[in-house]
Amino acid sequence: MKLIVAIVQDQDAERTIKALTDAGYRITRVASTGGFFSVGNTTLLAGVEDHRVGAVLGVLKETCERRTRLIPAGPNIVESAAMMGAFVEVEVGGATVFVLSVERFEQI
Ligand code: 2BA
Repeated sequence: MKLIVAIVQDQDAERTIKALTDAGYRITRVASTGGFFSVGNTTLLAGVEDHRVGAVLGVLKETCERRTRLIPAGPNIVESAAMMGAFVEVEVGGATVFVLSVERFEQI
């Protein structure tokens, strides 16, 4: 068994969860915040049989878009936003995915 941890953009969360639950996967949704932008994102947890990992990744590829965001240029985001007014384009997503081996799974 594997535990898939997928960090997705909030805009993609609803349709990703719907697509996965419609396909029969069990999902836990956790509200999370990116360390770099300090804006909300969504972390999805899915425990799946090993042979289903590829199918889950396929759903994520279909439902999670790659987007560009403008962020303040410079080493300190907060200061440079207010003071410099210079922005750079950064690509975010589709999804950041970790696939972990599960040593033991129980529902009690
Ligand atoms: P954030 O940390 O808010 O990062 C948002 C986007 O900023 C990233 O998009 C990436 O394009 C850029 N970025 C992040 N750290 C950077 C850095 N040190 N230098 C330059 N650019 C940087 P994604 O890569 O698509 O990541 C989206 C979100 O996924 C991240 O939000 C974070 O919450 C999570 N994430 C990404 N990689 C991770 C990792 N290795 N471990 C844990 N969480 C991760």
